[in-house]
Amino acid sequence: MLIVTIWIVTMLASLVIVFSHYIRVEAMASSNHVSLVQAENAAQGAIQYIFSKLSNPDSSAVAYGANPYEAMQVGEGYFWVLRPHLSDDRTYDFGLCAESGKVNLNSAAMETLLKLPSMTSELASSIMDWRDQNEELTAGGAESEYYLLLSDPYQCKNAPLETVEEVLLVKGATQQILYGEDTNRNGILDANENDAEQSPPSDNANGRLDAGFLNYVTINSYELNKDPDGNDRINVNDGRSQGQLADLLKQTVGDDYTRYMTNIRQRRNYRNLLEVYFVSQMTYDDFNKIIGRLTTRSQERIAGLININSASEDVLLCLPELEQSDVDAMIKYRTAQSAQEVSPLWVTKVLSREKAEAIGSYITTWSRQYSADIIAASSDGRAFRRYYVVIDAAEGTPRVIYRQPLHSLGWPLDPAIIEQLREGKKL
Ligand SMILES: [Ca+2]
Ligand SMILES: [Ca+2]
Ligand SMILES: [Ca+2]
Ligand SMILES: [Ca+2]
Repeated sequence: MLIVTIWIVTMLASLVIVFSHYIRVEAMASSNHVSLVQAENAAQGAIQYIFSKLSNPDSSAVAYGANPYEAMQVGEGYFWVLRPHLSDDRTYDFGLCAESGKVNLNSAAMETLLKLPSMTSELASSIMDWRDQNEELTAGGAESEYYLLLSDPYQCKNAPLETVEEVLLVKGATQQILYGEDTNRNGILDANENDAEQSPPSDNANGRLDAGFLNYVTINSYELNKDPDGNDRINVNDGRSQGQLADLLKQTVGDDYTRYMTNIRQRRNYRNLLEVYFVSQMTYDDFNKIIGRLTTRSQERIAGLININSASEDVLLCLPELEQSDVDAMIKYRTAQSAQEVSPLWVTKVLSREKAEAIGSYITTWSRQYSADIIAASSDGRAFRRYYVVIDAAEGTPRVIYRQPLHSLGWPLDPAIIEQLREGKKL
């Protein structure tokens, strides 16, 4: 009897233990689930926050760190919008990235691609072949003939890239060239990125983050060929637009307009508006009033223009014919301005006429697409999410055109933040 009782008690006790363990696991799982939902919601909140910033008429400020994007509280979570600090591998930077501050892999000329940091001539030629519609081999490039002989064969795309990372399919591309040592994409030299072979990735342990070209390129930059009010621009090269052009000039400069019209009519087939400016002999201020309403192209969309107000030094150096001293002068000038210049005409103040005309077809002061590297954490620090999103605000309401989960790369910010949240503290 006693033995039976002991046996039953033991059975019951072990059942209780198993059951309570099960309860605990369930409770942990559900609270982890709650944390994960909080993090997901905070990430969604971040996107809504960015939408509202971009919908603001004065949104030109968003790309330049005028708004907080660091440890923003939303509901039961926090979000950050991380932006690589291109010249400092010890400092986190926060904010949106203007896609027009980067080189567009789908539209850039070969000579521009070649100037990208860590680019090779093999990869640049192969990108040209990858995106062009034909199967004609560029010297040093690759078409289907090459890709079909790989052990895992595929066709050459012969169409524009749809993501930047698609470039990894192109001959000559490696993870090393694209990401460099910054494999967790946070712009910071992390311990494992500076310990050679001790832990992945392999790096040169030189105390510097040797980055790839990821942060300098995009496939998303374009603008509509419209004036700031959303109307079609007047095409200076189009004979049918001469009446409109004359009207605009007359409104702007009065009776002097006939002289300027005569000057402009000396030529046709202007490559860009800076050429028009020099030939017209209008004053800087007068031309700056109308440049946003003019174009030299008939396309509705113009891809890949580089925003000279926000592009980094390395990207400016990719523009045709520019040398270090030219880029230094441009950066010095734009840094000294109290407000963003409204048109690219300002380069005529710092570059020779020849160089201004050489880059005139590739530059803008507009940004309509932004990327955001969103990190969101639950308020208890038990879950986080990371999404790289690209937002297009060129046409009507801003919308997400690309969304890539990056949580698998690990927590990219200071680990102290997570610890602080887990200890129940607020940020
Ligand atoms: Ca091709
Ligand atoms: Ca890193
Ligand atoms: Ca390493
Ligand atoms: Ca290094």
